[in-house]
Amino acid sequence: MKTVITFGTYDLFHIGHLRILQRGRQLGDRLVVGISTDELNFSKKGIKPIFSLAERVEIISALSCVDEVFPEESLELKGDYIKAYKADILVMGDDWQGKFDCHKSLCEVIYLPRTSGISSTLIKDHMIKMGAKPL
Ligand code: C2G
Repeated sequence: MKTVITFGTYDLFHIGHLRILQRGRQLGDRLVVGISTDELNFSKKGIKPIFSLAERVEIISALSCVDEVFPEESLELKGDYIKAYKADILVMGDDWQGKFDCHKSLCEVIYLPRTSGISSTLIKDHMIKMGAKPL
């Protein structure tokens, strides 16, 4: 049984999120997903996600390619999460290229190409241009 672990915020869930989760799952038998807490996202990006952690957990948990989810409280705990979930492979998008190579002693670390032309930020910017008021 090969376990794959991956991490993300997955705010305004979109096709780039779906594809990396599906590709991650294809690399093993079980996919575990760490979902950034609202506080971690604020510390990384200086903004709160549009969708709450509870909503993002509900969306990701409903996907057939996902076997288990948990809240990611801190970037520094990645090694602990890899050990706790006995992950064989850590998968991240290539916007994180090289950033988690320090975990190569714990598991294989694979960076997959991002889906081009889409991001939560682009969706937010587009909605604001269309006249949506920030929440
Ligand atoms: N992603 C992708 N293609 C896109 C957008 C995102 O493949 N067009 C991938 C990212 O590379 C990442 C995952 O989808 O692997 C989740 O993206 P985000 O929600 O933006 O995650 P992020 O806020 O970068 O959090 O510990 C790491 C962090 O929790 C990652």
